[in-house]
Amino acid sequence: MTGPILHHFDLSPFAEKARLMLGLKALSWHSVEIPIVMPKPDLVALTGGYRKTPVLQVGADVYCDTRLLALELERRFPAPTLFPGGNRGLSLALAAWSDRSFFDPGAGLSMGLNKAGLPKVVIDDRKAFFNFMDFDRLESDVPHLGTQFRAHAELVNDQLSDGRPYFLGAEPGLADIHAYFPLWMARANIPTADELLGVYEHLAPWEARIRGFGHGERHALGADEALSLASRSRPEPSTGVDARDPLGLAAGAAVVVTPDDYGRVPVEGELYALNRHEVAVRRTDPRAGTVVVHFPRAGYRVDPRA
Ligand SMILES: N[C@@H](CCC(=O)N[C@@H](CS)C(=O)NCC(=O)O)C(=O)O
Repeated sequence: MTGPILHHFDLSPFAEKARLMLGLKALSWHSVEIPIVMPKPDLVALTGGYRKTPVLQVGADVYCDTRLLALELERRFPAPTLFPGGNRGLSLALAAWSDRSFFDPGAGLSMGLNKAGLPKVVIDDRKAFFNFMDFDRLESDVPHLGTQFRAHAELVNDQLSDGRPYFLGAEPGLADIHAYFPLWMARANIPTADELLGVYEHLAPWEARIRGFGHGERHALGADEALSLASRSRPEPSTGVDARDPLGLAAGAAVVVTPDDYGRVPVEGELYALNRHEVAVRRTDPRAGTVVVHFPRAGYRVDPRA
């Protein structure tokens, strides 16, 4: 088995981004269900600590963060493209808007309105994880968060208001997935979503088109099988370590890679590849064997191990 394996859970909005990328490209893939909260021993055996959802595995290569997943899926499966009309830079840039400005107030609303019904383990886990949320104010902030979420939904509606079928025009792509995933989360989790979004006439028909991407062909896989596959596979050759990189790190150096926003769990390894869009470290785990864990450069710190 050499195809993509997605480690995820169904309710995860960021995983929905990845599933829609797989759907748009009509790929066949394997699905490993991971726990919604820590601990996640099988996932961490692969990643070396990274705990966010989703993670993509191909053999002994492990890709963290949907920003890198998009590039990696495009590299391995170029057609149909995620970047129609030459809009690669713009489509990738939209992640910063979608993942934070648009998604965060939606996530706050969802927590604020559902807090009473959520199990304590989930609240405690997300309290420690989402450092950008003030959990004590979430309920009283619901009206404000509604205005913030709506302000971004309005941008999507504006963009679609000339009757175009997709966010950037005639063809679907990653830009649609970015613009859609906070709405997918809202419709599923925010009881007032339909009321909040009802004024935007262009959203619902476009959302139906994005749902039409589907998720590709999904086959269930056990975490043990995914780990055993990693241990029996060899990582792809290194793409090299850029000697002109501002960090001045050499191939093989002991480094620590850490997300710079939330869920800041460091991953230690030997520097395997470093360029302007990606950092990769090699590490060995008793169950996963020798794997290479890849991260995007944007949003990640790379430090020499102290
Ligand atoms: N920058 C990451 C963010 C991923 C993220 O925050 N995922 C959420 C789930 S939607 C998460 O990890 N939540 C905590 C968890 O699943 O343990 C990406 O683009 O993949």
